[in-house]
Amino acid sequence: MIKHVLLAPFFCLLAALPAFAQYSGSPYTGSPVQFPGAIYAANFDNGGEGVAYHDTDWINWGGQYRDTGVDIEPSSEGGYDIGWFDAGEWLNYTVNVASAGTYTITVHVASPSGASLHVGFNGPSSVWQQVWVPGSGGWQNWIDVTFTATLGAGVQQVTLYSDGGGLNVEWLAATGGSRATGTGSGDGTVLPVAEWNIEIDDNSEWHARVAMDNLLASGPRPEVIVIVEAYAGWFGTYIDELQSQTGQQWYGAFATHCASGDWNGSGCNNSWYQGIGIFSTHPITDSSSRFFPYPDCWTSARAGLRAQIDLNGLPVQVFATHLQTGGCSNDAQSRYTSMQDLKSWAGNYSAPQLAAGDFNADPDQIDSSSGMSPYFVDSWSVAGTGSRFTAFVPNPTMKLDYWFSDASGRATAQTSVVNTSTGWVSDHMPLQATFLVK
Ligand SMILES: [Ca+2]
Ligand SMILES: [Ca+2]
Repeated sequence: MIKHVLLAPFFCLLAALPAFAQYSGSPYTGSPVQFPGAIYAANFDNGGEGVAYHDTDWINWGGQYRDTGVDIEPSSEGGYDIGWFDAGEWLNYTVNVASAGTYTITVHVASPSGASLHVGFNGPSSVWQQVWVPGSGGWQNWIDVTFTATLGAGVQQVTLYSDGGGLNVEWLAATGGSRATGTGSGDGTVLPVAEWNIEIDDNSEWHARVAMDNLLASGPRPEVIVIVEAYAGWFGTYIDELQSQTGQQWYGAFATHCASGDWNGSGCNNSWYQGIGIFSTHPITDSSSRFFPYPDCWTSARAGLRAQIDLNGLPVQVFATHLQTGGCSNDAQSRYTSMQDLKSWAGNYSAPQLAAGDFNADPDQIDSSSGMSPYFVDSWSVAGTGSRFTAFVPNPTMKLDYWFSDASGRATAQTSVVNTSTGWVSDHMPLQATFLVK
């Protein structure tokens, strides 16, 4: 049943809205969120009550994430959502719309018995849209509601305004607009990449080197490589083999998972031998890692790794991970929660962004809003050809490995191909892709 909530008189809405002409709030992460893209509701602007948000009291009733009057609680999907979003409360977000155009706006919400909110874009867009939310059956039963909006280009504020309470909000995304088409020279840089689960079973130096040789052997030769089921102890060997085979300098970053039983609630008690690596012929100018502490048969926390590469002066964020599997716990939920953490983490960095790894699930889970959508777009869905299955050798029947680009359109997949020529080096096959990056 849809519950329609009475609106406050319009003059009250006007009185409640922030004065954008003198807007003194600032983006939570320090820079505007790039649209098309996604904003997390808990990442409302800095600037305080009456500027960046309005909340009816100064207590954060969820007690999470930020120390303001806005009520933030943990989401069942991982990350956080806005709860206690009472009538007349609002939140502002500073975004930068890449180009004027028609966008699909998606709001990710939960409402036990239905509600409505207004979504606004000020400045060059002048959008003030009422959105009806059907009952989803619970405060943590998440659904998407969408509408179409014509947005002007440039920096502006998005406002979420609660008409009558009765809903929680987790994120808002803008998709569509003018995506890159990938035509013409000078219209960006083509970046060849490869991802491979090289299989941890063989710990020999020979295996480490032949895996790198296989990645380099096919064309176009990758300039960014992500490997999973890799040995921390062979990190220098991977780079040595890449450099000796290409005559080029390679840069690398590595992060290890946390072995089963070693997660202490806030960190990993021991460094493990198995992890993920990012290697690049373009300088890695910054890197970081984090854990997704949701257990499976082999690990108590999976690693996420980020490397910022300098692509001829353009910073490109590359994310890598290897998600849970094995059937010892609810692996699908562990993966979903990990992907929410990954998307939330990526939201702190500028576009263009790429993400790769063995996600241990088929596209019906990965290419959903509980998975990597709408923030990331699977290269396969854009440009895939040939067999898409990456596991298991010799007769793969599953697509477990992925290359994604973020939804901003700053990186667009040109090709996405499974390399079937690697024989018995691993039980997986490499996934190669090219992106047009600008
Ligand atoms: Ca409050
Ligand atoms: Ca509130």
